[in-house]
Parts: sequence; structure tokens; C-alpha cells
Amino acid sequence: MVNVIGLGYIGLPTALMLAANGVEVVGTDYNKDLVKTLNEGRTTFKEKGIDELFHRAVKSGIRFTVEYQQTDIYIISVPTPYDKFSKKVDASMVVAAVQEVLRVAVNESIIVIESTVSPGTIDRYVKPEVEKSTKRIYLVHAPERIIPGNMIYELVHNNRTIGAENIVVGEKIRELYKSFCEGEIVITDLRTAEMTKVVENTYRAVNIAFANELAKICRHDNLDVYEIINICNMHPRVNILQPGPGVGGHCISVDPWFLVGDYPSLAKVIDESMKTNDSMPGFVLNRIYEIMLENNLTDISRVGLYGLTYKANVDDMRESPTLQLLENQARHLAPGLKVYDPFITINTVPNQYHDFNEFLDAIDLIVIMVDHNEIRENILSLKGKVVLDCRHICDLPGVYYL
Ligand code: SAJ
Repeated sequence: MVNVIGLGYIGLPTALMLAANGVEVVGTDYNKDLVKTLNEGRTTFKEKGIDELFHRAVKSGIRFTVEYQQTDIYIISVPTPYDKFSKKVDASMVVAAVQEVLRVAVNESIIVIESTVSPGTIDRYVKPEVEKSTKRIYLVHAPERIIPGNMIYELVHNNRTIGAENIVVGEKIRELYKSFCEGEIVITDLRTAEMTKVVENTYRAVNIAFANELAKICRHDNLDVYEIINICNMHPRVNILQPGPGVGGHCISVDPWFLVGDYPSLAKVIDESMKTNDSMPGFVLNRIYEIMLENNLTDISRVGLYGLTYKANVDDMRESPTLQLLENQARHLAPGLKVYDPFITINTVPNQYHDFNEFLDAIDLIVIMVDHNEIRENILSLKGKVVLDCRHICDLPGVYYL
């Protein structure tokens, strides 16, 4: 039996996938409400294909509880936030979960940590806990790689990395993941696995930062950054990403900071890239100001932000550029922007709308922060508005870009 600890964005799909493929699984989470919802037969977030997978897993006998189970394989997928000041990973939730596991685990158990941690975290914070125990416990790091919006497909098809203390343990966990994973599964040591995960997200952060910097340079000289990127990408060895209003989510906007926090005098490109990405919501705010001036718009309460999530077609708001922008604005004591997102049905920020048409009626300038399908399909309804399109999806005449 496998006990999956932490039933969030990663733990829940992983637990369901294992169960749906014939593994006996118990999912544990300390959040009683979340466990209650799952036991009532409902999933806790929106994701393509998750409800169908949930039903398959329930049919196969998956159980959800707040209790840690006595077994010999654990998968820990609890959050690893970072300290905004030191930029270092906060592994306290992983450590707390490991302590609980150690209380109930049988001798010779394997603890798989899926949560993202910075290189060396397992050696520094997790191993000492295991060494205090009288039991022989093996540690594995199997970082996840799935992308919100396409998680279920990617769980099956992505390649994976397994970092283990020895090859026998690594092989055992590879067999477990092979119950559903059709990708290649590489086995390496713990520290290398920790590093690969952070490096993957850092690679993407640096490349997004490059696109964002190009957007700023092109704005300075009134050049079309999108056309320039399209032309450059026709070169066989160039593949520039898209600029945007900022970088959100719990990975690309967070993990690279671990490297900056741990290697401050070495991680220069990474540090600058993260600062560039973090500057984008402020850059958008400045664009709003310029566009208002140009169009003689004076009432900030008639400006609306479309999208609250960190990217298109997900309901995840963690670190979202829109939230960063609103925070930036509030710090300047200038509240009042209107906000709407079809995926966010509860009130989370002031001046939030829940109906697209009511939102449009209340504003003169719309800022497209997120390219949800809803707005892509209703682009013509923006006719007559001043539009600042931060995602390059609208080609109505007179539209403004980053
Ligand atoms: N973004 C841009 N321009 C781009 C691409 C993305 O501005 O060209 C922005 C998005 O709008 C979003 C942010 O970057 O705000 C991140 O979005 P994303 O879709 O690139 O990635 P995430 O954070 O949803 O998922 C990433 C993935 N990692 C990589 O692509 C290297 C995923 O595979 C990881 O599993 C996930 O992080 C994670 O959990 O680590």
C-alpha cells in the first residue's frame, strides 16, 4: 500500500493515477475539509480529465483520511514555500510530514519526496530526522514535472527523474511509477535529482525573462516585439518564448530563487532574470498610465483587469501577475481597478466582477492579463473599448500591447 501525504495540485492527481492503475492507495491530508470533500465524491480543483480519473480511482478503492497510515511506501507532496526575504526554501512542511511518517512507518520503508526542494535540502533537513529514528528508512526524491492545465496527460507521458540513496530502492520506486508512467524514468542520486528539478524551472524563468526584456527594449523604440520574435524563431537554433505581464504559479516564479538564495555570488543571470520577471506587473501598470493619458481617460475605476489566475484556463491564482499588480497599486495608495476572471467564482479581491458583460459595461479600458479561452472566443465584444493586450491575442484596430 502507498500512503500519499498532501492531496494538493500534485499529490491528488498522483494518488488517483496510482489507484486507477491498480496500486492500493490511501491519501492523507491534514485539511479536514479537503478530505471531507474528496470523501463526498468531489475533486478540489479544476483540471482537464481529473474528475474522470477520480471516478476510476474511487472504483479501484482509493481512500482519503487525515491519518497517516502504517505501510512501507510513502509519497510526500506537501508545499515548499520560500522565504521572501532570504529567498531560501522553507522545508518545514516536508520535515513535519517526514516526522509523522517516521512515527508510523514499518522498518525498511521508503519515503519518496515529490515536493520541490533546493539542492541539499534532503541531506540537511530530512536525513537528520531519519537518523534520529530507530527504524531503517530509505529516502527518494522524485520531483514532479506536470504542467497545470495538462497534468493528467503529462503524468502518463512525461519522463521522470528518481534520486535515490541506492539503486535497489531506486528500481523499486521506478517500478511503482511505471504502473502509470509511459515516459523514461532515470535513476540518479538524491542531490542531482534535487538540482535537476530546480534547474528545469530556472531554465524556463530565464528564457521568459529574456522575452520580457526584449518587450521592454522594443517598447522603448516602438518596435513590434512579437514580429521580431516570430522572425527570429525562424532561425533553426532560436526559440524565444513570449513576453507577458509577469510570471506566476508556484514553480517558475519560486524555484529559481532557491538558487539565488543558496548561491548569491554565483547565480547572477538567474537573479537578474527573476527581477526582470518580477518587474513586469509594474511595467503593465506604467503602460496603463500611459494609455490612459493618451486616451484622455482619467477615472481609474473605469479600468478593468481581465484574469486573476497565473495563466490561461486554470483556476490557480498563486503568485499571479494580476495579484502582484494589484498589490503594487495598493502600495501606491491607488486602489480601484476592476477585476474579472471566469475561473474565480468567489470574491478574492476588491471590485471583482463575476459576469463578463457586467464587467465590460463598467469599464472603458480593458487589460488582458490572462488569455483564457473565454476571452479568445469573445474578442469582438471588446470593440469600442481601449484594449491593452498583454498576451497578444487581440488584433482589433488600435489595440495596445506590452
Ligand atoms: N509565461 C510567459 N511567457 C511564456 C511562457 C510562460 O510569460 O512564454 C508565464 C505564464 O503566463 C505563467 C508562468 O510563466 O505566469 C509559468 O507558466 P508555465 O506554463 O510556463 O509553467 P507552470 O508554472 O505552470 O509549470 C512549470 C513547468 N515547468 C517547466 O516548464 C520547466 C512544469 O513542467 C512543472 O511541473 C511546474 O512548473 C512545477 O511544478 O515545477
